[in-house]
Amino acid sequence: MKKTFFSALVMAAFGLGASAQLSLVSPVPQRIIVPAATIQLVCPPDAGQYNLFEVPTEWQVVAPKNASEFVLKALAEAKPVNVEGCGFKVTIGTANDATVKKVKKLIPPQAEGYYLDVTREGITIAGRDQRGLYYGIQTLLQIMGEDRLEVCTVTDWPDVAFRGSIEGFYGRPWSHEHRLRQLDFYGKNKMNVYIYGPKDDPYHRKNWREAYPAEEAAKIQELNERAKLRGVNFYWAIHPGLDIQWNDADRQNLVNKLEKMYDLGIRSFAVFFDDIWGEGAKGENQAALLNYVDDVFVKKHGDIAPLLLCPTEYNRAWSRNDSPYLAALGDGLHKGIEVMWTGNSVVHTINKEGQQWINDRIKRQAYIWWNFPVNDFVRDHILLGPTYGNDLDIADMLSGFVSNPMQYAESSKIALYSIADYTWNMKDYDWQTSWEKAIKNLLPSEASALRTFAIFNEDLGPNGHGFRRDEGREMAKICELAGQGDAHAVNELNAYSALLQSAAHELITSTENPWLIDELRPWLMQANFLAVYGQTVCAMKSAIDYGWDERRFLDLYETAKDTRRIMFQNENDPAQLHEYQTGTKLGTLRYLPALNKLFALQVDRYNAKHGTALDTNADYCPYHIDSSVEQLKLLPFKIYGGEVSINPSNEVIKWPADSYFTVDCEQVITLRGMDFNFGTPGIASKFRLEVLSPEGEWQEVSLLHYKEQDPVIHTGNELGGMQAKAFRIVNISGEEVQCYFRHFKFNK
Ligand code: 14T
Repeated sequence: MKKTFFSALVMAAFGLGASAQLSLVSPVPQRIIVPAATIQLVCPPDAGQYNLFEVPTEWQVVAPKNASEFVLKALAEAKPVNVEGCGFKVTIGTANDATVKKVKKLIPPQAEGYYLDVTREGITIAGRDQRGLYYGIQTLLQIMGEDRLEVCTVTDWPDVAFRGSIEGFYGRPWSHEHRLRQLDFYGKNKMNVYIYGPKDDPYHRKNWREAYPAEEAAKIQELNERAKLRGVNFYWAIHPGLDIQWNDADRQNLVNKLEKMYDLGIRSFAVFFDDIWGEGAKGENQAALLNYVDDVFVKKHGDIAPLLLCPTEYNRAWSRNDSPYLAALGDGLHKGIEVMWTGNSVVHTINKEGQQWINDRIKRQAYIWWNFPVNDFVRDHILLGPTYGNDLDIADMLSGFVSNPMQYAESSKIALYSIADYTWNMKDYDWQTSWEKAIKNLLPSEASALRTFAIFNEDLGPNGHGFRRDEGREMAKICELAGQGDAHAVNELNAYSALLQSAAHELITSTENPWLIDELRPWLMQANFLAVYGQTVCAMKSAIDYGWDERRFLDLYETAKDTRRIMFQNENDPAQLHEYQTGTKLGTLRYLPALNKLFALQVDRYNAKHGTALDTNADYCPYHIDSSVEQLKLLPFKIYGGEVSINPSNEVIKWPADSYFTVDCEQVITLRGMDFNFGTPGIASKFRLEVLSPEGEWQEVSLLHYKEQDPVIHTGNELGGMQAKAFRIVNISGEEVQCYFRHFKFNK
């Protein structure tokens, strides 16, 4: 966007604390003009007030006869009452309506654009189309958020044509109520896409051929209706790749299912081929199928949005420069069929060079499926941090940009708010400001507590995708110095700990958005313990510095250790664990490591002074992984009583010849059972399991499948009762083995 002289002045005025009305608007509009009179060389604190006036209690809506229902409903949400003959008029219309004829030339040419003019005498909103008008109304509603209006002219349009979310994560799908709330949120934030593709909906993937039972169908219908009311395209996605046969019968099965969804009112469709291999993964076949659907379904009906394909090679790390697969799509797919893409790897920020790379191959502009803030591969973390890292100059290199969120719908709104902002107006996107606004928007009355809590919940922790986020940026220096024992920094760290604790308490008891608090609860509980640990460790330093009695230090030491054990129990407590959740971690990038260092430092000092040998390691996890398989190195453990499992990975695992996967146990354990699912029947003979005895000898344990088609690998009976210091699985096939890592567990 070229900033006008006026809008540059407006930005300056904001900086000086003038009118806040327009800074409430999100996404940030392309162009705002306020009368130059607001700008004064010496800016008094209330500069800008000049242009502010109270929202009237009444107005008259002047709308064309054919105005859409969703537009009128949106305007009806405004506070003023519509009174025939009222002097203050709100005149609305789209490009060809007589009501807004006077401003026709001022409407931006882009689809979904709008022109909004607010004066003391009345308001005009003119959309390029119905959605544009709807968005103009949203902007007006936001400006009026604090019961004030501001004289201004907004000319606005989206940079990216399709903006929104893809419910495409593994794990518990969003509830119906959550989905409805999401759609309301998208409307307000000018997002126009919601793709329905939860991996764990059986009618989407596993049993894709089957029609929804009536009750489920009714829900989808209701979602679609709500989406229409919020200006959102509801895409229904189908994932047939697990078992599709490339024959006429299955082709027909697919179209039949889509027709059923069409009958429910759905008008936007996607076909997914992600996370599969084998038959289903063939590019030519996929392209032919999509073209067929395009012909006999999309074109036949004539009122369906362009088809959307999620390919099997959906990111660059899985592809080659001369990928025949992508070429098959690029050459074979009908023009107009969109192709999704996650970037340079499965989870990656989007940059220009990568965008060019894929566009050249698929011969169209990629439709970005952005894997953020999805946390299905790091379920012990909840991601509340800012949205940053995507290039700001790629708006015209992509056809759409949708975010794959967390299974925590409400918490995902922090990122989604910023993704709406980014995709609407890239050049002006400022991730920090956008994040602050997102938090205020999500929890207005407790925004500061939420902000405090959020800066401990940003990074994903080590993960197989190597995607990390900064965390606790503003604590960085303090954490670094406190970890070295710097007295001032330790005081500050203590203050942060207290702040975290009171924020957690405030949020747990907050009633403003129970949807959000329900999702955050496990992390809020853990935050409380973490903050106790923090304050305890800081007090350990004081105990030594001020020469308090030895008892005092030892008490604190025990409290610190116990608190870590409580945290370990808390995150592995079946009552705390959500269905798919595997733990509850926060503050892992800077805060907790700083505390652990400080703990070790103080224990060292104490040991030196008293000749004791207290343990300097406060961390508590009794198992450790050692593996030569890259993708398995960083998988986290989950412990439920006697059952220990490893967070499954969704991806195809490549085990080089002779590669191993070892679990080391802190203490000798007695094994009761073990099994693992590598997603492939008949694969047991390629691996060997060995258990390390307390005497240091590796003993082999037999591996077998129970049935021919059984993907689960079981262990021989000899395992029961074996004592182990460690155990390992080795690829003994002499060649690379490709398989999944669906589950792995052992009982002790
Ligand atoms: F289709 C995709 F574009 C995609 O990203 N698929 C999945 C997605 O459903 C999931 O939520 C996301 C994050 O875990 O990544 C994809 O899942 C994976 C990730 C892998 F590394 C599937 C296989 C992988 F190897």
